[in-house]
Amino acid sequence: CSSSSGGDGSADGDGTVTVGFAQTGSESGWRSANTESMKAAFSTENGYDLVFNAADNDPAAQIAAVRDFINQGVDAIVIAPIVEDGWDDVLQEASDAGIPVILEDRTVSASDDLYYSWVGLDFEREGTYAGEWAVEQFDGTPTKMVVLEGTTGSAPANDRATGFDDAIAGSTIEKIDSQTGEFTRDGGKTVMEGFLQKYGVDGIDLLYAHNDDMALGAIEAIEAAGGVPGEDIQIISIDAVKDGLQALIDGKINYVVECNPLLGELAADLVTQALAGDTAEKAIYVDDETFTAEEAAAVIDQRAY
Ligand code: GYE
Repeated sequence: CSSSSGGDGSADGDGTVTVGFAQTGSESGWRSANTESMKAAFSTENGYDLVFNAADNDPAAQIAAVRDFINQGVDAIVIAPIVEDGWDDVLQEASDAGIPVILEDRTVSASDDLYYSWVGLDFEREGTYAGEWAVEQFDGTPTKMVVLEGTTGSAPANDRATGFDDAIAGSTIEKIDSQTGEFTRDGGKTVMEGFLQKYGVDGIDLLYAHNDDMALGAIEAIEAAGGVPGEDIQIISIDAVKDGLQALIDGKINYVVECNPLLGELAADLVTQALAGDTAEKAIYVDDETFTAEEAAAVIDQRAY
């Protein structure tokens, strides 16, 4: 119980720091790795009492969870925001209560005065890397592309679209369809089934999936339709979780851009700095790599996720 601190920005009397973490849900392999990383960093051994909430990708439920953390008087709040918009009020409430908020993974549209700091990835650059590869492979040949988008309104779905679209602008790659697959394997499979019914395997040359899980679902749909993923339809995806890299090595995915989910330690450092009253950068970017099949084969055994 946090009776001695109640959001005054200091640790409890026994030295334990109570942190409320509002996770998006459990939509993907990336998310499982991120949750594990956060739980490891905010462990009891490290002096934390972690109050974990996963909102099943329901933005209203996630905001309600943050409000609960404020009412409980936790020492600090960490959020992986499902969508960018809608955060102003609850962030203001946390600020009024004197509880620092650290954002990890996704960004928000609210003013950065309303939170302490954000740590995560450059989603737009990930989209650019993916688009540059597509241009290299396909520009000059008329190419029909479909897109599996992430959760509508989420920073990675917005920014991965922007980065990619800018990179392919003026090329011979034509986006013939684009729909959300909610960052899930099932969602990717279902939406891809719809694309295949509409255009046929022969009517699609390229798939850009905003994450590996949707690409893996789409692979099942392409195979069920009698197509050869990676050949009849080339596939680019983002995350570089083990299953995605394995599909790349197997030739079913053609290119993967990394998105590093291991943000727990960095988020915990920010909590420590916030509670000590230090100032931190408002945005801390973690670097990402890109993978071809050969590059994936060289690292897959050492990957932690
Ligand atoms: O790419 C996807 C996950 O926000 C970067 O969310 C994260 C994305 C990640 O569900 O797999």
